[in-house]
Amino acid sequence: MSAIIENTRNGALKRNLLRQMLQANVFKFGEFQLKSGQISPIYIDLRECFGHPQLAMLISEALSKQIESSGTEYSGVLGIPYAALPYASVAAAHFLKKPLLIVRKEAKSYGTKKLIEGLYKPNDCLVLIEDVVTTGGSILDVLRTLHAESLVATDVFCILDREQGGCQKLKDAGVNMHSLLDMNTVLTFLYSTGTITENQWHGIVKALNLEYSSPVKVDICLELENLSSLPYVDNIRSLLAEREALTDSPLNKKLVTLMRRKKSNLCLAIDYTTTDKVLQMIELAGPFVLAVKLHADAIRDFNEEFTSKLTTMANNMDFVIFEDRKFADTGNTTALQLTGIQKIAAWADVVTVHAVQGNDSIGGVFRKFVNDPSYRLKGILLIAQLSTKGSLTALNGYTESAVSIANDNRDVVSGFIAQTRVSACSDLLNWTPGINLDAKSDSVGQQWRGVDQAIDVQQNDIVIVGRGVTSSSEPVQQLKRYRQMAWDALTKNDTSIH
Ligand code: BMP
Repeated sequence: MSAIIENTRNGALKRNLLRQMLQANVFKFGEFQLKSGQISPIYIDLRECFGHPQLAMLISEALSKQIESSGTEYSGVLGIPYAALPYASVAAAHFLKKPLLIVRKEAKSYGTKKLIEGLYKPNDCLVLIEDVVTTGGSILDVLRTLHAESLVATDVFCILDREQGGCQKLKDAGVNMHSLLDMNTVLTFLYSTGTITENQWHGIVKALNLEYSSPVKVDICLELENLSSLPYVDNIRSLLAEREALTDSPLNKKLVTLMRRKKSNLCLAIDYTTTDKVLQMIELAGPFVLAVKLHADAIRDFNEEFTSKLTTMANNMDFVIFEDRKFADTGNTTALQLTGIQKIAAWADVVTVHAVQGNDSIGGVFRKFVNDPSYRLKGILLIAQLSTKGSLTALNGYTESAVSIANDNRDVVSGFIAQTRVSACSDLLNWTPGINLDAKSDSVGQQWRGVDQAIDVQQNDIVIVGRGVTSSSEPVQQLKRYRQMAWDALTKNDTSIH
């Protein structure tokens, strides 16, 4: 399988990079003399990326993700002059939040006369960022300068490996090279999108002395992919038994214990508008579900008798009550809403909360309720990604900020509403809506996908199913179907279950 079609967030990131590069006129065709003297029918002009801020950001983000997932330990980021400096600056300051260092080609003849600018001390380890690696010569020059200052660099991250010996030369010098793209990926993309013909492909491979035998065509459309709907490959679920032991949250302990006992990771979203209908559906669903999710403000005859019956059923049938209120106001107002006309904190085990209001409004208020035994509320789910088309949760940094709020409030936050596994903390549970086995979308923005995609590929824990069950003429059959599929997908590789 070609590296550009892997079904992961990385694969999509690469495809998006190549799509945007193509539009930015990065790939030029003709006769070009390279630095080595070679004549090439293709010139890959990555400097064109500077003119396209969205592309420059995407490159910096991709390099940063690669640095993070490599596990390299480092105290600063150094860009190889000059072409890599913009990416190194954005990666260091915006994505990685690490000091940026710059190495001069010639020392200044005045002032400090330093060759390396930035914050560092002897024996610090740096990661290097480069745009294109051909022979690796510029990186080896920089390494000599770093060594003279007793600085260490073990890993270099580049946008493109031209596969012309650079990787091996760097390896010989003790440096691991990581690249976002290689020539094989670039040529496969260009051939698959019809940008170059088979003859051109052969011409380029011959001129650049590449050792590929024949072109491969893969299915690539030119539309950008929504990265937020694809999994972060580095966040992988851990075993249920481990998580049951690991979590400090009483709510999550209860949820994982319930999951294992009922063999269910299914949450039913009951969006009916009368209490009778809701209670009838719960009567049917109780044995099959881990949780029942409500929108109390959509129930026209909502009253205290209803919540009293609801809590009795939850206690008898062993499920968790989830009120999907999506709180999003000041801490003071949220507290009033939790105890207002619907008295949500008294009957719901868990509620949803938007991350948009920020850390203080979330932690302070919910901690007070969760720690007060007179309320039933035991935890919150932060909304990290919505399932709706065009949701603003896909904006750069939004999901990461929600994860960071969760990390700061681990005693209160039990997990996330998300499309993909968003956090590396395995005890935080990922609940995912937007599931339907028989339809892809409704007419008002909802986007549905299947259970295997959500649990297996995107590494979520709990599926939230609504109309797939509640609009069916045979809800019990559907409950059994979704429960079985979701449980099989969750436990497929879980040796603590089998
Ligand atoms: P359905 O499968 O019928 O679309 O129901 C999904 C449920 O999950 C609804 O109650 C909706 O409010 C909720 N939901 C969602 O669909 N997407 C989100 O991102 C967050 C949600 O809470």
